Amino acid sequence: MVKLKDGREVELELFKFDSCPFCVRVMRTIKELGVEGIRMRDTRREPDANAELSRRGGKSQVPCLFIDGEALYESADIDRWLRNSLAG
Ligand SMILES: N[C@@H](CCC(=O)N[C@@H](CS)C(=O)NCC(=O)O)C(=O)O
Repeated sequence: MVKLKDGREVELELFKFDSCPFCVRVMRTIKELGVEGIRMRDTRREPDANAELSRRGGKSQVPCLFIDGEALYESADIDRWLRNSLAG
């Protein structure tokens, strides 16, 4: 679980792979903000992660951040959500 700045606790799960530049951007933001507790899922290394992402999120595109089970695609939107929800 990750605590947000409004005090809520949410489950965060990030589907990504390391050579994806859009994922690198999101990973950098996570590091910059010092967020811990995000479950990382690697769609290139974990045999079932790609299929799971498609099934749960509707498409296999990474990065995808699940916020309490709800999919958020697009690195710019994920970046914005992280900064708005966790920083401060
Ligand atoms: N506009 C997207 C682009 C993401 C993207 O193109 N990801 C590639 C990997 S670098 C991908 O997942 N391609 C496979 C797919 O779309 O199923 C973003 O900024 O997140």
